[in-house]
Amino acid sequence: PSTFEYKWDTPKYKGQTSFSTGLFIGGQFVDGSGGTTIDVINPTTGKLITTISEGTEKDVDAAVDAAQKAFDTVWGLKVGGLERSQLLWDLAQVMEKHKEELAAIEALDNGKTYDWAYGTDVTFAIEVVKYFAGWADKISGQTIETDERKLIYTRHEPIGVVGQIIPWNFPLLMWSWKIAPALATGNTIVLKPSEFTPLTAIRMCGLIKEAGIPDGVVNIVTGYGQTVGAAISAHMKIEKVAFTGSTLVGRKIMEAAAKSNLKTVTLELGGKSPNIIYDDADLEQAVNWAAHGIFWNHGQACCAGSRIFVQAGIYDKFMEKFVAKARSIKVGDPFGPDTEQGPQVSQIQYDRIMGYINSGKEEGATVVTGGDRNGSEGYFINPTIFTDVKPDMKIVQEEIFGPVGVVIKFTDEDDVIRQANDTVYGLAAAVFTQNLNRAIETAHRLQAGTAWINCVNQLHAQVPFGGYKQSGIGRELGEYALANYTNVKAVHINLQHKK
Ligand code: TXE
Repeated sequence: PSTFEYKWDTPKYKGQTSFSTGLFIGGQFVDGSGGTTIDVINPTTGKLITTISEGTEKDVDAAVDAAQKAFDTVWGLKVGGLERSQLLWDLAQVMEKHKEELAAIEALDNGKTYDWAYGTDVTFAIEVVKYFAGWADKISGQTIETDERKLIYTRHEPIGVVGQIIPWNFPLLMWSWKIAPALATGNTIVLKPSEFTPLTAIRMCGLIKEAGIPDGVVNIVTGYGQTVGAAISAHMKIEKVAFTGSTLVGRKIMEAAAKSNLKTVTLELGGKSPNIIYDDADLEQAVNWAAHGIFWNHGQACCAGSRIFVQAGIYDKFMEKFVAKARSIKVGDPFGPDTEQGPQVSQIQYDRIMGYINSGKEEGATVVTGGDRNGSEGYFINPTIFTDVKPDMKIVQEEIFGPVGVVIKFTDEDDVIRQANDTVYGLAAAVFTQNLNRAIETAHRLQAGTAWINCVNQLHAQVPFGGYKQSGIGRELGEYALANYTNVKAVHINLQHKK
């Protein structure tokens, strides 16, 4: 496979990288079996960054075989938890050493600002690896009392080869959410990064080697969803698949799992998260958090607070400040000295978001700010706020996944909770008020896997994250994530029970 070399000389980062752009199977970089490549585009310019190998179904088979071999010989039940823990910890250390380089690759490939890539994506990814390193030697079952003639205990065994398919909005972070708990529990992996943002996952292959994780434990097959992703989800030798992405594809993965070998499925899908701001909220804080809620990562966050409900008494003051805040966001080059928002990830996403903006305008909503392209090259969209929306408008119901928020005025508490829950999604929700009773009551009544009080988009390695309703199945992060990657075996030992 060819080598990708790149040098940065920017206000934010000066440095370079160099790595093979092949698939990573059994610890080796190889070309895809079809001999074809995928163009990786820079969203800041719309121009080519590099090409990478395109994987095929055959490559997935080879990766599964390599993963199975590693599971049987150098991983799985062959190594103790302490050793896996040490290797994960070593991996975190290697990532620390390459932190700036990883952030720069992420900013280049995804378009998020270098500062965010460094401070959030890479920093949090390292925390996740460290957190699960801590779990690796603490995976234990229970002894269960039945009667004195028996000893019964459970073991939490690794599943074996697991498949993982990740999206482009937080490429390295999603890599860590998937890889770390799977390795901690003793599984081996075949992972497909998004075809739009494959570079950090590929770069990590070299770092996995550097950390001393045995060959074949982590295999990366870059490629398209319809081919490589579909092959992973339908594979007869993969007993578990974890996916983050669109609800549409989540359905396909479940269907493929059902039709193949009934592999277990965890899904982290879309959202249309409500953010409820009551009259008695701290105005300044509510504005700042609401802006972070919808404009963070250019709105490309599954938990983005995209429906902002503001109570009538505070509405005018909120809008004045919120609009000013949106207008103040500096959109530009991810490596620029004071950039706060970079481009959307791809032409496809840019077109999709502009399509939603146009549909909002056509359906009669008011664009208070933004609603248009920023600059003339790359995929930049100005932070956009809609008002005068109706509950059945597409921009109110569907996930836009861009810097586009809708603001809805409300008066009654019961009514706003009903509206907030009036969505097929249930990933996250937020409430702003200084009344603790109201805050907790509202948080409990919202149908969402995460409820934030006086904050939004807060995530921690220790805290489970996942969705109600069509936002997904299962929980990632925290102790809850371990269950996704283990089979429970009950062992019955007969002591004195004679037949
Ligand atoms: O996602 P896809 P897309 C939402 C968001 C966005 C929309 C579309 O609303 O606007 O999805 O984005 C792989 N079998 N989210 O089309 O296609 C694909 O290659 C197996 C929310 O880019 O779901 C990539 O690796 N895999 C979300 C991954 O699925 C398939 C993050 C995600 O891409 C496949 C991203 C198939 N048939 C988008 N087809 C979140 N929850 O954070 C595609 N893929």
